[in-house]
Amino acid sequence: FKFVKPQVAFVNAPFSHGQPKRGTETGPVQLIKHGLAQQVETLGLSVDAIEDHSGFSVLENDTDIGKLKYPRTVSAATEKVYQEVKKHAQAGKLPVTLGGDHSLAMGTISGSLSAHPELCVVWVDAHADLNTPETTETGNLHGCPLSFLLGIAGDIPEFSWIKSQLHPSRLVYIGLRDVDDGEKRLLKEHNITAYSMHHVDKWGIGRVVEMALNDVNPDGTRPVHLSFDVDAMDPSVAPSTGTPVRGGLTFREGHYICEALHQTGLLVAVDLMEVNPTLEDERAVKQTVSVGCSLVRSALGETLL
Ligand code: B3U
Ligand code: MN
Ligand code: MN
Repeated sequence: FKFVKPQVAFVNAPFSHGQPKRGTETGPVQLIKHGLAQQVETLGLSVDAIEDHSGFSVLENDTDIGKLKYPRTVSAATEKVYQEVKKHAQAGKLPVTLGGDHSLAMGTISGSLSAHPELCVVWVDAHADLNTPETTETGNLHGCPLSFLLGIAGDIPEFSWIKSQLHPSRLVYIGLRDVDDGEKRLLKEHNITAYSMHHVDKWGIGRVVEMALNDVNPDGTRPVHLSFDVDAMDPSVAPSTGTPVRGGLTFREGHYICEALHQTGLLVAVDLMEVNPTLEDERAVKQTVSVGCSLVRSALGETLL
């Protein structure tokens, strides 16, 4: 399995109701305004027309289900992204989903799994996003997508469209530094491999990426989905995001991950999530949007000689 010069299909996902801070829904349009589509074409990749996305609206009477906030709204938005990513992936294209908050990964990874059942996932984030409807302390669904994808969220009929299940051995994290106690239990219980910032400090990003890929893809045969939460980066590098956590990835460490995944030749999908262009000052916004664009370009092969 190898992807050579794939056609890139951007999936714009202007959605923010998986978390409480509005503004994340303006992420995609700002990334595109910054020139991301043209930049990707400059890399010699053909870019699918960026379809205008509606249908990310807030549903009326969307009352909490247990602790979960905006459950039907999140389900509808993520299912829509699922359909988009599935369509592109099945057509052999490489979907690049621009968020939007990270609850959308329920859709992106489900879509990738529909075309690539052997998929493995590299999740780059300050947070584990592994809470179940039981363990979540905030009720924000952007802290829960992986429990749904792994099939450990329990039976919530509103999310019954999530059919494909990701095996816990096919998931690896890089960049963690803010993990809830309930999530720590789940990581242990399901034997999920996680490289926190402690491991990045200890071994360096080169070895960490090598080990991470060896954990989820030892034979190098599985397609890889990269789900990149911009809050994995240090807040000094990417300040405009809803839940910044100090002590994150440097500019180079973040880009190294993207470059190394590109080099595998196995990347089939990329998510760039949690850019919030309404937070912090103008300079910070510009910096964050610009870093978001360059992370995507690195995943698509820029900066490699
Ligand atoms: N783990 C917390 C906080 C959080 C998760 N993802 C982000 N923040 N960005 C939660 O809400 O589940
Ligand atoms: Mn996240
Ligand atoms: Mn995060």
